[in-house]
Amino acid sequence: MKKEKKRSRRSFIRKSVLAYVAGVSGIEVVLGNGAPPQYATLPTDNALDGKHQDLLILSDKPWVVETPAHLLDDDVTPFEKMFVRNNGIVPEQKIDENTWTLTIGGESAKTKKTYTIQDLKAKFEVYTYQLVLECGGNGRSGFVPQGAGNQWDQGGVSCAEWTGVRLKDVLADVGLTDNAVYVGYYGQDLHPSRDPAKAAISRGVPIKKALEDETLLAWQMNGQPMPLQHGFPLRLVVGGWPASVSGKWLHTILVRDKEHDGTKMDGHSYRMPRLPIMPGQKLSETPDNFKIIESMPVKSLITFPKTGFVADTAAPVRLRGHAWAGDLEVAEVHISTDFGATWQKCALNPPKNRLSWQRWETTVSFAQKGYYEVWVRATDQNGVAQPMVIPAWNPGGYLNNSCHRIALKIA
Ligand SMILES: Nc1nc2c(c(=O)[nH]1)N[C@H]1C(S)=C(S)[C@@H](COP(=O)(O)O)O[C@H]1N2
Ligand SMILES: [Mo]
Repeated sequence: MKKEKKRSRRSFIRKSVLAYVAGVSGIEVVLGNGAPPQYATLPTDNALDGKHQDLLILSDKPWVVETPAHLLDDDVTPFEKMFVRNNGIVPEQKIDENTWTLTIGGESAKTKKTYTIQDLKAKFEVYTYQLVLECGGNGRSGFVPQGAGNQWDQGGVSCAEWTGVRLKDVLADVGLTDNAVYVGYYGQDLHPSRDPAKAAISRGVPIKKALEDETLLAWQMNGQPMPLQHGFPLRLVVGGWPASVSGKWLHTILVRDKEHDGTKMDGHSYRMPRLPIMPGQKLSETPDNFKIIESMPVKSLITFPKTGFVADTAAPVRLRGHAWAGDLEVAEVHISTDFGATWQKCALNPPKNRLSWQRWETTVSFAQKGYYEVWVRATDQNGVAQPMVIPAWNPGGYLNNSCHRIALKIA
């Protein structure tokens, strides 16, 4: 771990020098720092098979890769451009989806039931939703001092189409007792230590979120069988909340009579201080001090053009991207070409379904030559907008939803 840190530090310094040189020549300035190191070794657990070569590697133990903003331009994120966030080792034995089972039990389940994927398909109605999955730590690299964990830029987000049955329909078939408050998931991946007694991660959501229409037990992504890296053969998919609640390689769900207490539900994991704290401030990691992150905050990306774009004064520049707001809808998107002094409203599409991201686009004319930054800022249906600078510091480095920026040059 120590060694890894050193390596990325050195790479950071090298990148900063590159950023300076690039700055002089007018390209790749905004994203010039904090770029992750690239690794020479290849995964032994197939974590990156079939992935786009320009994804940025944040960690190799376990594998974590993010998507540069310009590769998130598709309406529906394709497999090869989807970020991967593993907390452990991708299941190594060959998985047979015909014999795979999901067991639902727990203190607050009336019975314990086991389903094959075939059972789920036969017994319950099948739905498809396009859902935003964003890592709770997306944007972490913006915090000073650095939050512990993968140093995400802003590409730990995807919006694929997931097909499966509603968790609420299956929970109704099992039956819930009145004291059901939470569900917790268990997946087949190994803890990095390979200790079978430990879970790599086991998180969950309050029963209210579990019972939403869009919360799926999915076996398909983008109309294809679920890729191994994203949870084959069965995955819990919960849009709008930290993607860590969307359990991959799903084999068990427990209905709990208390907040789920699985791996990474404690300490400051996926939690924010209940009261704002000073950057770097130490705070004992008790539930009195920290609360679990639920809906993700409003956010947006510029997915076209790519930072470093060069245009001329004659043609207006077309800009586009996506915006999303956790459990809420996005109401407005604005862009600024003068560092936030003035803002221009963009065209914004409605979401395809609840919890999907929304396409925005606009055109900007630049009368003068020179170097510009374009900032994008989304506002949710409650009138809450993205901050222009890094928001509240927290020990886990979560929820940095500050405005995305690109650099461009009018030559
Ligand atoms: N079983 C299991 N589920 C998991 C994880 C994991 O490591 N194991 N990682 C979680 C986290 S932290 C994130 S951000 C998302 C990443 O989903 P993706 O790799 O399909 O993009 O999966 C979540 N589900
Ligand atoms: Mo995550």
